[in-house]
Amino acid sequence: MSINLRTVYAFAREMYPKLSTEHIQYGTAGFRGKAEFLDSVMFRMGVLATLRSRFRSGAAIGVMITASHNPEPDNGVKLVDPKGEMLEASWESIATDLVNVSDQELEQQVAKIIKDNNIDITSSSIVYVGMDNRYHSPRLLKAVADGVIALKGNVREYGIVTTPMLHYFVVSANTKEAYGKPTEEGYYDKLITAFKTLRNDQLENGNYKNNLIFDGANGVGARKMLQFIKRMQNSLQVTVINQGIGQGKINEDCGADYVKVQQRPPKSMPEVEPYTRCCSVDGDADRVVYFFSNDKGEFQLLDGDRIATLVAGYLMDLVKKCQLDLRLGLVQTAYANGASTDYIVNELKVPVSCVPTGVKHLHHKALEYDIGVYFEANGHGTVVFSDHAKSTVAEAAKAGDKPDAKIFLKIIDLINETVGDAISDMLLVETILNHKGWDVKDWISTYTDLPNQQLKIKVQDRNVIATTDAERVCVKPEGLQIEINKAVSNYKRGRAFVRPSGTEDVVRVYAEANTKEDTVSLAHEIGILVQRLAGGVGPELVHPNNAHL
Ligand code: NG1
Ligand code: ZN
Repeated sequence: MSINLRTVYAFAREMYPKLSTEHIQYGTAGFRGKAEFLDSVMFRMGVLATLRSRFRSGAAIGVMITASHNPEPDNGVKLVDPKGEMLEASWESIATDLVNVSDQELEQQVAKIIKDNNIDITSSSIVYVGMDNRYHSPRLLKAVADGVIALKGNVREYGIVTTPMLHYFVVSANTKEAYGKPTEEGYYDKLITAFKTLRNDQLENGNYKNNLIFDGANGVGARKMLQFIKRMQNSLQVTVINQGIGQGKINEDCGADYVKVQQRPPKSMPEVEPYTRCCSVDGDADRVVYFFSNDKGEFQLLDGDRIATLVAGYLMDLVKKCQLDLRLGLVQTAYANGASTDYIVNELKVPVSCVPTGVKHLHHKALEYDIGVYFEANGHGTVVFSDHAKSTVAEAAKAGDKPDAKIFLKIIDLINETVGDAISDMLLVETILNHKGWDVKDWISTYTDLPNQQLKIKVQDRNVIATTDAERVCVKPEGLQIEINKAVSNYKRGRAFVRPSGTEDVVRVYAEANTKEDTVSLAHEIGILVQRLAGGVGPELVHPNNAHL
């Protein structure tokens, strides 16, 4: 096979010219922005994924086209490494350089990547591509595919899939042992088989009822949930709202981000009985949160922290019941509610660590344990098991005298370890609630969340803020942290921090305190401090959730 790098330039110039000179960075969630500026980014990511596949000896590399929980006009792209994990950090800067060079410099930049990484450009490669259901995604998918073709690579298009499905396809294609088939059916089959076995024909138990309202955010998750329903028969009775077929924009007034940040149900929520279990996923179905209304009609949220504590508590019980010597740990970010951290430390007695925002940081830390449970408060997370943990559980299950070990083994099967997977996480929560005989009232009574509020502050340059200690301490601009400490010290159970967003051009403020009034007041004080000391523009503090604490 002979490859002429001129082709890359020719394609770029003719079909995918770079329209913007604004510098963009491979961030927490890959590249994201307005869809009309992303064609050249996508083409170049097709090129990069092919190079990465050749660099990794022909292993499948994934490219997911989605802007997750962002509004409909946005799109984005994330790369998936051979084991289903996010792109290795050192290649993030290679990606950033590649998308920022001009069309004229592109050929030379590609040659540089090949040389620097000693890539055999004639070796085999395969790139798996998936997309969400935004109307511009098919156009961007073609751009990725053309990037692969420009380097004479192979591409396999999966069409509309959730982000975690694409991670699953990549890992199952690259894993020799039987993880599952790298097809949509293979994915359904793996999760549904585990779920049904764990149900064991016991559809209801104690306070647990077998029905759920599922808010699909008008995104991919809704479509895939409908496929699950067809295949699950009645193991779980699910009503899907915000299906996004024909009406409703992705993430608009619905979905996990809306429900978590606004602290209210989706706008289109039908009338349901108090305490009906409901969940919301985001546009690409890698996040999930639960919610319900109590008998006073008040909205109650069960977010990522709740899922993390439920899952960690349950797995801890399994470890104890099976008498296994496995280290379990939980990973959170600074956004985790203080009450959840207290509960983990004092009640569950599970070691907990705090890392910077972004699942890659959580995932990385979770790998240090035999069983690492990690969730962001927004509902993005999963559980990772070490090889040692898997073989220990498998042996115990084989021994036959521990029925709980068999359950444990199926639980591992039900979890998509590569990345947060809203549907797999939801099936896990349903399994645990069923086994415990719990309804949402039982679940929420484990601890009481501290009232909390987030604010967004527009500043001239969000990078004037720098943080340390997992983003909990602000080191720049000078003096800001001292002022934050002063403000916080006036509030009972007060806690607050500020950090630049990695996905939006804003500074985020987080505050929590003992009462709603104190929380609002603390958040406001910190917001004003940021405006004053970090170059805020405009008089407005944006309260994403000011109406409902
Ligand atoms: P930024 O914009 O860096 O706060 C947001 C979420 C993250 C993560 C990323 C990627 C919050 C406070 N932040 O990051 O948790 O999900 O988007 O999508 O929810
Ligand atoms: Zn998402």
